[in-house]
Amino acid sequence: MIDIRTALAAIVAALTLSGLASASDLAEGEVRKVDKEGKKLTLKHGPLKNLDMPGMTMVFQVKEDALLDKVQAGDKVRFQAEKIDGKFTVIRLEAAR
Ligand SMILES: [Cu+2]
Repeated sequence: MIDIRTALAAIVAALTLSGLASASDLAEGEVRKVDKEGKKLTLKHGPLKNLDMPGMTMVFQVKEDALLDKVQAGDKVRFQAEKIDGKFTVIRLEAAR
């Protein structure tokens, strides 16, 4: 029998681990082109472990249009991409410090 405290502790541990995992998933990149009409972003990126992809320059879709308002060509960024409906899509994007 699992008591409620054990269950809650397991949930908290799982959330903590997933938070750490997503933070470390951020890849390095540099913005080459922002296409607001096409809702696309061209990034020169380093290796993307989660997508098993080496560094390259390529075009990404963006999950939310607002991500395109945060950056411009030449910006160094940190980002997370996933394959969504068969398309490489940026789901998180932040300026690199
Ligand atoms: Cu790539």
